[in-house]
Amino acid sequence: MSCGQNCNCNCKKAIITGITGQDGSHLADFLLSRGYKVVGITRRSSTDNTGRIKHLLDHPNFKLVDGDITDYSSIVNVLLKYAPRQKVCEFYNLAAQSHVAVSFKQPGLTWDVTAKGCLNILQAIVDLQLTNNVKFYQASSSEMFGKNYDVVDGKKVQSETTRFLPQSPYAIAKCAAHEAVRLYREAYGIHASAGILFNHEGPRRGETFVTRKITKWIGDFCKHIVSNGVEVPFPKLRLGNLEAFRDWGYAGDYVEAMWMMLQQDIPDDYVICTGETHSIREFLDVAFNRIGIRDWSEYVVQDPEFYRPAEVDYLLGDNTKATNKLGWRPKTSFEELVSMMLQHDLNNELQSSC
Ligand code: NAP
Ligand code: G4F
Repeated sequence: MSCGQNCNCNCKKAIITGITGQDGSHLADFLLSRGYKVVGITRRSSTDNTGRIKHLLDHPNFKLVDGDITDYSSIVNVLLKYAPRQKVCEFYNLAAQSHVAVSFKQPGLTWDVTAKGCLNILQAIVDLQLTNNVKFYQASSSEMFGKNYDVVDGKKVQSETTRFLPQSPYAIAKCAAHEAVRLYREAYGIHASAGILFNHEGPRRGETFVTRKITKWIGDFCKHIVSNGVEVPFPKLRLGNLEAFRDWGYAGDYVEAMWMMLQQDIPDDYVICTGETHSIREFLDVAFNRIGIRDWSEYVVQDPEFYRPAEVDYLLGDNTKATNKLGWRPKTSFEELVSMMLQHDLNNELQSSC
């Protein structure tokens, strides 16, 4: 893909940070299927971190370039080389230290990546005088609502107008980045939008997030039983707080909403969610039920190691604005999401025998 800054071709172009992550990989799939040329920014790693985008590495319209969003000059270099001056390019900032529990242990790093990294990109757009050329998307988060919610028709919900009350260093960093997007939109006229996305999952979800931790454990457990039989003990599934509620959707549905935001004439912020909430216990019920286990209590241990210093107890989004203005709707139900993740983690021939 030789599509540098002076390219005159008619292709649509997107630059994605966080390309090796869950959302980056889905967004790249989506944009390539729509004919975009996609430049993905990866940070240096001593081991291969391209597992989620292996299928794209030889795609003629896909290119990986080195960069780290904590390093301002590397962002400048990518923009200088790949953001065309003659036309508009889309820039999706999906990079983050995205694990809430980790953010309590590494708050400074989380700030540098998740807050300052976003500021670096916005400032580079201004410094390079690309404010009219770049449409910017920021991956904001429902974690920003923290403990807060509004009561609408007797129901506790979070929407674009709900006040933020962050409960972790991660959420504080996301709030800072979110405010930076608003400020740079108003001060410099950048077409900058933030998607306030509620939890979204799928087979590409990192294995330390609770949904994938559960489906991965079930997959490993079933393989163990098939290979060793029930007599040989298997380590239990160690989890933290099971009482929290999350509004869980499918990542593949959510990346479409990111793209839709950048196709609007006027930049804005949107809540993206399913409008349904379930506890971790309910996730366990559905997942274990799929392998014929009704009472999972003997397989799961609640371990203080996985509790957080502060918790977000309840998230339930209101996606009215996104459905009305973007025409976006979630396509995957909670049950379908759990099944899809289990299907991936149990390989097909095991499903019948477990
Ligand atoms: P993820 O799987 O954890 O991916 C994070 C990505 O950021 C990875 O590609 C990672 O690279 C990259 N990254 C980390 N530090 C970086 C740095 N200093 N410079 C450049 N890249 C860096 O996260 P995700 O689930 O795809 O989420 C995407 C974005 O949406 C994140 O900003 C997250 O905070 C936000 N978000 C996610 C959800 C959700 O439920 N998934 C909900 C709301 C908001 P490596 O592969 O090298 O680690
Ligand atoms: O899967 P989680 O780690 O996701 P969390 O904290 O909601 O954050 C995710 O969603 C956010 C959007 O709201 C994103 F911004 C963020 O980047 C990330 O993608 O935890 C979900 C719930 C929590 O209440 C947690 O305490 O599950 C609980 N939980 C219980 N046991 C556990 C575990 N979480 C993890 N990761 N591991 C456990 O063993």
